[in-house]
Amino acid sequence: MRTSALLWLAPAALASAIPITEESPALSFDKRQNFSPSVFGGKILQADVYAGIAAINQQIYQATQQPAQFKKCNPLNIVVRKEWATFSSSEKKNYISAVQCMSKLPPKTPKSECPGCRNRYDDFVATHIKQTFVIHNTGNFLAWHRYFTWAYEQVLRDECGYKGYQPYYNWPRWADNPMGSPALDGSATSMSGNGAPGCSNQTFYGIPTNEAPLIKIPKGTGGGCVSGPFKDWPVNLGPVFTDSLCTPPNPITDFMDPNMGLGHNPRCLKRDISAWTSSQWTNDEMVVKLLNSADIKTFWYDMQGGNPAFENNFMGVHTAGHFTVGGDPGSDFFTSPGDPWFFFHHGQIDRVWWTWQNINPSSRTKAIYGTTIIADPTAPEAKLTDTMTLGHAYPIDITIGDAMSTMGGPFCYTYI
Ligand SMILES: [Cu+2]
Repeated sequence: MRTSALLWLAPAALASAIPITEESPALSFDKRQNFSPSVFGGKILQADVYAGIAAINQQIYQATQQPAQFKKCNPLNIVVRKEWATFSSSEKKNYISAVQCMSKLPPKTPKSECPGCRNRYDDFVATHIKQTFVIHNTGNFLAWHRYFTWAYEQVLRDECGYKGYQPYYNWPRWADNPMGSPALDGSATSMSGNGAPGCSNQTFYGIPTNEAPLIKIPKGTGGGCVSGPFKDWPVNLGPVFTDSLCTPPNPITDFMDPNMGLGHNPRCLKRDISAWTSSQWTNDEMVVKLLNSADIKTFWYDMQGGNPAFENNFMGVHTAGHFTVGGDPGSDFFTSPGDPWFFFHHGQIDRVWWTWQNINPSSRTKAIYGTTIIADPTAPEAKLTDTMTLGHAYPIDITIGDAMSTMGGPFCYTYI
């Protein structure tokens, strides 16, 4: 009964959680420019009901159990991350301009640490490439990507004048038709859509690899360069571990070289959008199953393809979200942040983790599972006191513990 009562309270409570500040007037529902609930087609997703409950639970938990922190971060000053479909046209254009601004600012990573870095956006791609083995299938996976996405949001705001917050892409909303979503429809207010027909020598993308596939994603109708707002987007780094057969190799391929994958390899942004992938593994049923995970170990495995990964025709939302766009660098385990789509997908990864945590915040906010090195169960367990660094992308180090709550550490945000 408590749950259903909270559910009915959710809209009112969420509305009061939306701050009305001079800095971000668009966050107020009553001042929205062109928002209509009809953008969602009237479909209510079970996973979104869980998220609504989580939003309420988190505020109650923080207010009653974390009073010192609640003084610093509460409904009066918390910022709200929204789905791209709920952005007004001008909000979308402002976001797109800010992302493009990052590709025009100089890099902060020295040439000696990234010979191929040409712009500020590349700093983020280089950081992800350098740390791939210690931030995936590890205990810091969720916390590190939460911090990475937040840092990107800060740089959009601090260095490119963006006034809003990082959007997310609600996979199950568009699982049957990702190219019909406002984020991927290829319009002037999208993140560009599918690639042009191309890469015709490729018949499938193999999960986990082309050489030893457990799941074969059939090639879609794209594979070539995108048009639309990101038609001139520079992809400079990688590939390292791509499923695309149509990408020239990086000048630095030696895994013993600390700059492996970081040589200059300029090319266009390519995609091969796959409804075949999104419809099977990012639908509402799959997300709800993930959210019903009883403990962090179950959640962690389910999100990343099960245990063992990708057996029994199961991809998991993390890999399936990446292969919803696929292509180059989207299909590359190391270089995937080179497609600005990455942060829409990881916004949603973070939202689903936040939902799971706040279904039961007292026992789940600090729940952690996994070791410190990819695919190495003998490596030390990750600890809340472990430090996370973002290299030259963002100058401040935090601990995993700092990143466990979206209302703790450096963070103060929620999702709607
Ligand atoms: Cu990653």
